[in-house]
Amino acid sequence: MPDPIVYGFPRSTFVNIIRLLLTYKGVPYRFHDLEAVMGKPEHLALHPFNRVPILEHGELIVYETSAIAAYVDEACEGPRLTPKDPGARARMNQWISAVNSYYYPYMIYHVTHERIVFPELGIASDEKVVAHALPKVEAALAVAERELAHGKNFLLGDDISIADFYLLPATFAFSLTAEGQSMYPKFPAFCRWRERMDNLPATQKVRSAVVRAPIEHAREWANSHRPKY
Ligand SMILES: N[C@@H](CCC(=O)N[C@@H](CS)C(=O)NCC(=O)O)C(=O)O
Repeated sequence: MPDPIVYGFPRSTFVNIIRLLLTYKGVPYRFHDLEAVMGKPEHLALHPFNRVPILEHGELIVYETSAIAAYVDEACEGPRLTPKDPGARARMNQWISAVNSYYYPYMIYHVTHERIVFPELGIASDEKVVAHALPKVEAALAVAERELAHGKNFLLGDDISIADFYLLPATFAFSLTAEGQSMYPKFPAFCRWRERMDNLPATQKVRSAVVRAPIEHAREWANSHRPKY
């Protein structure tokens, strides 16, 4: 079987979940940068909903991060990141869904895009979008704080799982905003978890491989993705 190929653009939160999982498991893979063809036929042939990541592994081409993550964990060598116990697995899947619904949209679409991605492209921030998102981000961080309190090392307890890698990229991008920097110290157990995750060799390897150039195709997001308040 050839090495898997991860398709995406370098700074994508969801792409980096998959790169982290593969790297942590020690699976060699190739990254294929789609930035120049995002939304064009070459990209849409891989992902009909115009998103990333996409994984190619031999004959298999699969999109949607949770499906890719489960496949990588099941089909590839390396430490298992899915608990065997059904209850723990339910909690891991709860985290995956929570990141998709309650963390990523506000931390990334609303705050990080307005504070970092758009200004890098010369597009002014929409303060209403940021103001609407911040209480939602704070509420989500309070949930993570409660889960991680009482000396828990990882979201499910003693063992690292896909849940931790799901939460990491969105919380990293938010940490680059002034709002993230002022909010994070209110959540000490969450900060200890971030430090633990940041110190993993896999995290450092993926971060140093990600080129942080402006996301050119994001100009369109100001029309297509921006909430209206
Ligand atoms: N439901 C998708 C969401 C993926 C997603 O939203 N990816 C973002 C990047 S982090 C994307 O493709 N954005 C491209 C665009 O909207 O142009 C998944 O779980 O994979």
